[in-house]
Amino acid sequence: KSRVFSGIQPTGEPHIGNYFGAMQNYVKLGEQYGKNSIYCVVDLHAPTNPGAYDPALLAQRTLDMAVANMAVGLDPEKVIFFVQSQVPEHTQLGWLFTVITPVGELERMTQYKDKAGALESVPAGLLMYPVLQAADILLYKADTVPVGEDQVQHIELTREIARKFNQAFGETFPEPKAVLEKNALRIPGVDGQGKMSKSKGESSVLGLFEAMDSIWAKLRPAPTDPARVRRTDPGDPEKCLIGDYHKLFSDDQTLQVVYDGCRTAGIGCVDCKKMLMEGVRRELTPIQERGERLRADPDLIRDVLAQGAREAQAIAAPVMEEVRQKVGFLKV
Ligand code: AQP
Repeated sequence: KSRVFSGIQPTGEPHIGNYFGAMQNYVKLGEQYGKNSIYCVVDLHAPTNPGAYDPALLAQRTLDMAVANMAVGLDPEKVIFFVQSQVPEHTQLGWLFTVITPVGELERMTQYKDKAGALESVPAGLLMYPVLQAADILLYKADTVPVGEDQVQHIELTREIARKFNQAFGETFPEPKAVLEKNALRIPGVDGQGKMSKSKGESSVLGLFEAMDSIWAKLRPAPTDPARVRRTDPGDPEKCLIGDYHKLFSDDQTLQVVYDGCRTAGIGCVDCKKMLMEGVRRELTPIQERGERLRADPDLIRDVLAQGAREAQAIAAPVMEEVRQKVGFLKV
């Protein structure tokens, strides 16, 4: 039977890129797959990103990321939801995968090149990130991985690692596929500087829990189609950040109005942004309210995650045992 796995890093406040690109799909697939869908706050990955990692904040950020997923509708009673470092089999399998993964393949990864390029000294863990990610997925023999487009290359590598392991040690792992949300492949940052990303900082992201006035303070000056120099110049909503965001937040009727209005110069950019703001408010307010209620009881979240870790380990331990036998470890 098919199984879903995905992880999200506790590297800071989740943003609407994480939400539309991945978290919404967790909820949707969770309803379909029940306990065969496994979601994880991947805290072991967080320290690979020195700029975004702070030991004093990691535990709180892990809790916050758990709250965020529950606030958007993930139900830990129906799915398996836990924290990666609480299931040690992830690192055990990750280590074994490092020995069958060529360094050259890892050096080709776009995310590695982007992140390493900005660092003076590159930690080996940053290079190994996709190997641990492959272990995260394959430890549960998952074949379906909901992610944003930026992760597709890593899932390809996971398939390759599964293939290599199967060839070397006998058929063990499936070759998983990425599941993408069509409308949210790669949500651009509100600063107009490429993909929205937590590590690019506040100016890039619209936070899932960000106050409405703060969101508006970023949307108001956000770049639009440069063809619209004056209010009377027509524009192309397909070349506009705000046009992209409308696809996420607005209903079909509003979308029609703002897309036609932009093309005919019937609507100005500020009015278009105000209409977007209505959609943002409608979508995010209930999530923010649920988040506030959940945050009030951190012990409950801890209990939920502890139970999730037990459920995850019940699947992971026998897989790891199978792997141990296949690679030839002594059994005592
Ligand atoms: N801009 C985006 N558009 C669509 N999907 C996105 N995702 C991230 N940004 C976008 C998807 O969110 C999931 C969780 O991401 P992550 O936190 O594990 O790592 P990430 O992809 O590295 O996210 P960030 O915000 O860019 O974090 P940093 O800056 O810390 O690396 C993934 O499925 C991702 O595809």
